[in-house]
Amino acid sequence: MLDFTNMFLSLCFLLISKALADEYSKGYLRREHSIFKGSGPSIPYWDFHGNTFISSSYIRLTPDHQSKRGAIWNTVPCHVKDWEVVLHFKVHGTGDALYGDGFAFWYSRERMQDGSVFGSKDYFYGLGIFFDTYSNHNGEHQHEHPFISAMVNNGSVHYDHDSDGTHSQMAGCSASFRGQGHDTFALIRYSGTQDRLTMMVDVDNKNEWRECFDVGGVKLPTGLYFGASAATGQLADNHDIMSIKFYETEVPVMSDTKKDEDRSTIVPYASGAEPYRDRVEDVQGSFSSRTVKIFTWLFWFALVAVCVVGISLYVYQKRQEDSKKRFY
Ligand SMILES: [Ca+2]
Repeated sequence: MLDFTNMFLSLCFLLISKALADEYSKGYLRREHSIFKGSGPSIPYWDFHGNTFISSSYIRLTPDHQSKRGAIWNTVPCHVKDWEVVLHFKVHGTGDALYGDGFAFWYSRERMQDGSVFGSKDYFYGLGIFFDTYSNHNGEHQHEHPFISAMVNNGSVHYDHDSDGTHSQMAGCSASFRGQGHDTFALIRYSGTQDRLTMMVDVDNKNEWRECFDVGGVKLPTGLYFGASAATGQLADNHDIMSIKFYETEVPVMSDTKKDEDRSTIVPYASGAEPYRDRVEDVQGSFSSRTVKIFTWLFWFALVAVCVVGISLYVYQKRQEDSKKRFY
């Protein structure tokens, strides 16, 4: 009886693990948009710009010195509609209280262009994700620094450092990624099929993703370039990239119009500055978090049910045996 219970439990566990793994499956790794740790002095498909320095274990966009700018840019435009990027990075330096300014992750049309937005071009065309370590702002916004924010730009909007980009940001979150002894990661997921941008961080040494934001109504064209850039000014920091892993993901297409859509001509656009989850998540949650919740509940329900049945049967069997013994 107990063997059967064990087998059944193992089977349950296997099925649930598989379901959860599928939910978070990353898809197909594409080398032409990736950088692997320890790639060496020349990295295929990537160009380097400014003060960027490459060692055997990291790419240092800027060193911990004043007034430096550096960048890396993918040489191959991205024609994948649904993708996910896992960024392994490290921001650190000698400054205890004063350090900056941060770095940016890009998916944009212009590449290798020096500028004022974390070392790259202002009025960019595409997506910028800013890992801002220094608050230029005195008081007005409420969030804590370091702060991660996303901005979608069609080339007409200025990134305003004085407000830390608050007025042009689409979504963001506070995340203490700077000066950590452990590894720090960010996950950026874009689905052109769903016009959805999701960002997660793993910066607390917990080896799990925490949602930073999840926004709908985000339109980005295919054919732009991935890049990362950083800048120091009066304040400085080492801004290091360890690896960039790009995955092509599979997102089910609900309609034929979406399937045949030409995404190369789309103009970057984000329908709302309001985070999607503020409007919707309280009511029904995002699809993936809802599914995970249902599976988790099902798992615990199954586990409790199996335990109850198992114990009841065990007790019943024991009693039967005991009552038989009494006859002899
Ligand atoms: Ca700032």
